[in-house]
Amino acid sequence: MTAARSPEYQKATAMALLTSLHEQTSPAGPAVTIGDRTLTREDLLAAATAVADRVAGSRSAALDAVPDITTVIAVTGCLLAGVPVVPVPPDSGTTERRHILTDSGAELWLGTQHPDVRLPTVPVDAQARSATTYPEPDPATTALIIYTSGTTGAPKGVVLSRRAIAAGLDGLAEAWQWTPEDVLVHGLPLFHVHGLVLGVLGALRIGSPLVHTVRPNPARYARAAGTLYFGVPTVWSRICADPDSARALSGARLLVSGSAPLPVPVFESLTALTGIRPIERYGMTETQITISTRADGERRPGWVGLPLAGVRTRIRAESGDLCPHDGESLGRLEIQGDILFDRYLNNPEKTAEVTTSDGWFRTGDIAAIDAGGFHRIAGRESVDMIKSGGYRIGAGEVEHALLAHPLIREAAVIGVPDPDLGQRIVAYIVGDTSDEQSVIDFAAEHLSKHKRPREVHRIDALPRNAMGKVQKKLLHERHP
Ligand code: MCA
Ligand code: AMP
Repeated sequence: MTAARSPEYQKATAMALLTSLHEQTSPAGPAVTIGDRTLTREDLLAAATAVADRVAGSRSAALDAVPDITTVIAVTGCLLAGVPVVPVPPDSGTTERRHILTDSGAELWLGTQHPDVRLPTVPVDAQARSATTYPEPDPATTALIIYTSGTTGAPKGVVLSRRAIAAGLDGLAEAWQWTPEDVLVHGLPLFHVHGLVLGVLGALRIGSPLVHTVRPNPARYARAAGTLYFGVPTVWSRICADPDSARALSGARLLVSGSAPLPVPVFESLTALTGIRPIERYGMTETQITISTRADGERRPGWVGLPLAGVRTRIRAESGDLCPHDGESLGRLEIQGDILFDRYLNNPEKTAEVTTSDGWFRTGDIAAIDAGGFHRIAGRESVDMIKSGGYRIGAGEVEHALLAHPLIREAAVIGVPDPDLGQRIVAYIVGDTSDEQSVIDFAAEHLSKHKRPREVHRIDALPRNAMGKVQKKLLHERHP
């Protein structure tokens, strides 16, 4: 999907992907702390190299992306050896895990033996040390295959190259003036771009120590004493609901929100409590972060800022014409740049669907751009793409899981506004069960827990149009 190489790309790929580990300018300095375990730069490199020795030459390796130091060691080890990593959500249910492992073709499982995984398991030992040196892999090599939901069907594997990741992180470093002097703090999951690429690989490329709080809990953020904090809007809203923890962040340099729209009242409350206007940035698994407000620029509530270096954006009307940059006209947002993914794994049709004839990526988001180039994300084109707690959840995947329930004949899933999660998943079912909790638990068992419906309503029939298509608009209207 990548087009002509920009100067930013040339610069980004001239260095090793995990620059700070290779340079080892302060080998005894902390590289990563997760919970109560810290690894210095030299220990992380040596432990990760021991993993590299075990995985080198494999097609790809999957791992249980638990928020633990061993996940960082395993990911780093694979990247040193040039082996693509497939992070698996630790709470993924049977159906989801099986799909990810089969579709990705992973040859190895890293970490602790898992009862549902039949791949050879490579244990990851934080005490292991190796001094083997590996040449920096070709920048075109796949770094990560991250599974993410579409509107329909099972999650798709997003193939991200090393060069795309390097370019994306360098764009962020420039926009946020992110340097080794920063201490990065977050507690986000390690199986998405936000927590893993920005939150771990970013720290290892730039050389700022990472403090991962295991869960993104307000009190833990407050105790971590960082300079740069990452969170999804749900995290920031929970922090605002705990004013003592919020005030403890007032010494930070930047508070960054992304993965879902930051409600304006949360922006304002965070500013009032901390004295810091949050940075908002926008991205997708397929594009990484493409647009952000800047450390040295305007931070406007409800707006996500300017394209990062090396990123181009455009908004197009239904007709295909470009929309004016007047801050009001809404169009379909398309992106081009070095940060784009290569393809959906094993899925050329879906890759083609999201690619324009001139090589731009169709985000599926609706946006406006003002005369100064500032972007506002107005929403998604499809109601079937739900964002809950910053997680992207396809209605079709949840509906499919519900239909496997022996007492459910039909299911339709919608996202309704929720003050904590942004959107909450609501399922309407037709069938012979009215036990809401058992339906919720059934979904949680087959999919990741965050994909479970929070509410289930049994109805006699789903509203359908003459073609038999479920009319979700009517479900939204009837939702209490
Ligand atoms: C309750 N629980 C259940 C059930 N009921 N578990 C199973 N079955 C049930 N029926 C449990 C949960 O397991 C959990 O338990 C507890 O209830 C609370 O869960 P929940 O309400 O779902 O949420 P939460 O744990 O409070 O999490 C909110 C959160 C989370 C922390 C904001 O949503 C989160 O981490 N979001 C981040 C998403 C993210 O990083 N997205 C990035 C993708 P227990 O506590 O015991 O586990 S976007 C991206 O990468 C792009 C590029 C971008 O732009 O950034
Ligand atoms: P994911 O691939 O999980 O990152 O989901 C990407 C989607 O999250 C985007 O297509 C947007 O709909 C949404 N998103 C991410 N960041 C923002 C933001 N700052 N404001 C509004 N929506 C966002």
